[in-house]
Amino acid sequence: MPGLEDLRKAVSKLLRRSGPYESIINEYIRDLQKALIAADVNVRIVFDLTKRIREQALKSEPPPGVSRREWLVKITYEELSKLFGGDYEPEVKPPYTPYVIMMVGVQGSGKTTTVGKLAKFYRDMGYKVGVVAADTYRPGAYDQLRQLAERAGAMFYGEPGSKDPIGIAKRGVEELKKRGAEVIIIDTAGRHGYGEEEYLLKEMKDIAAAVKPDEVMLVIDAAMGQKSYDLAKRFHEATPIGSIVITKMDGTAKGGGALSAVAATGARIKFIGTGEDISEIEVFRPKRFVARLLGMGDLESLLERIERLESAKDFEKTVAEMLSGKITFRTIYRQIEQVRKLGPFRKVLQMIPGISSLIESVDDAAKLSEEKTKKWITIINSMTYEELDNPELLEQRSRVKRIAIGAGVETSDVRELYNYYKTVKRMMRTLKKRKDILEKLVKSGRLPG
Ligand SMILES: Nc1nc2c(ncn2[C@@H]2O[C@H](COP(=O)(O)OP(=O)(O)O)[C@@H](O)[C@H]2O)c(=O)[nH]1
Ligand SMILES: [Mg+2]
Repeated sequence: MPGLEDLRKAVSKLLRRSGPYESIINEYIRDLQKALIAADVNVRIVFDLTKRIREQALKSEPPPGVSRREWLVKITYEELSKLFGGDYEPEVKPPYTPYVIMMVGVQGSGKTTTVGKLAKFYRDMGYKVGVVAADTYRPGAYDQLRQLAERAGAMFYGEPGSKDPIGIAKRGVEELKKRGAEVIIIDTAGRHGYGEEEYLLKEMKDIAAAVKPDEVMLVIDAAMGQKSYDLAKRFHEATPIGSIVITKMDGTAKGGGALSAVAATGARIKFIGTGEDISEIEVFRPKRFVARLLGMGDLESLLERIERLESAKDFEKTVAEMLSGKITFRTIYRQIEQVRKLGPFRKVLQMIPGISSLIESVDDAAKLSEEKTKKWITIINSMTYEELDNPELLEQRSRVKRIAIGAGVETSDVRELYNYYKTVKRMMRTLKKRKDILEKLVKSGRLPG
């Protein structure tokens, strides 16, 4: 995407740079600022954002095995994701059917094209789709949509020559419902030019009041850049059932401005249009979008590596706790969750310095399948605080039975978990003994440290 492409360049330049860390950061921040401002992101937002990136880069330490420059990329990824909407994952599956979507937006923003794209999108998902041509102003609108519907494999409703958009919309929805459409999309006319939000929103309200759509979708041309803030804000306030599509992300350098401005209003961007073809639409997921902007492949493996290293650090803490203190179901819970992320317990233990040399002859405490860990987590969630802190209470059959019923599993499952606890405990005791002996030997000088 033009404009935002420079972000990737800034990152790859960063990774090739050498010299003092501070000057590397400074140059990198300047590149980021240039790229974002060129993409029409609001200048103040850009400065706030880069200030936060710089502070974190100077303040926080990467986990061992990750370079400071890589760490800087990860911070950038997190911050840019926030700029474009954060963890938000749009729900595109209709919550029920038939489901009626009404398209609104100024003339030329890409409404009709988007209706065609969405019709195909939902067809590909397996829905029966119908579209309604309720733009009675623009000559040719009827034919344009009819052709798109045909290409998408969607049903079509229109009344050529009619001047009654509200009537068409109402009759169209009714008719298409009768014909079995599960997703119905209404194309509307919109208004000329920007700065007519007032009229646009009023018209939208009139049609919406008559048709009662399940969702109203506002189409915004990416070329509107940061100016889309006002429109998105008003729309967001006026339309609780609203979502937003940003079109023509492929054709302008201002896409970054449009996305960030809309995200700043709290409105939800559901789709982006990335070309003229009927298939060129994608669900907008901020994190994935940013990952791709920054150079997906590399970034993904970097993020995975960082996550692994960070969970390994957590795991080290858990093991240290297990070696020095009491093992309860709370520790087991944490350990199960971590092992789930990191792999077999024994293998992970081998990653921990100081433990790896002790581990050779220790049994692998049960191989945990995904299914089993899920079950065990449910079981642990059905325990009382008392049981969590004192696992030996599970010697009592009545407790095992009660927990099994609460978790919806067999008593044998609960006993299996209890046995796992005992195995881990035994294993930790053996490890601790060996560790103590080793440390004594080292202290007495009989072994090198
Ligand atoms: N490059 C590009 N062009 C688009 C996109 N979406 C729509 N267009 C073009 O924008 C123009 C106006 O689109 P149209 O759907 O007729 O807008 P409407 O007046 O809001 O219905 C047409 O030439 C479309 O091909 C997009 O995502 N990328
Ligand atoms: Mg149109």
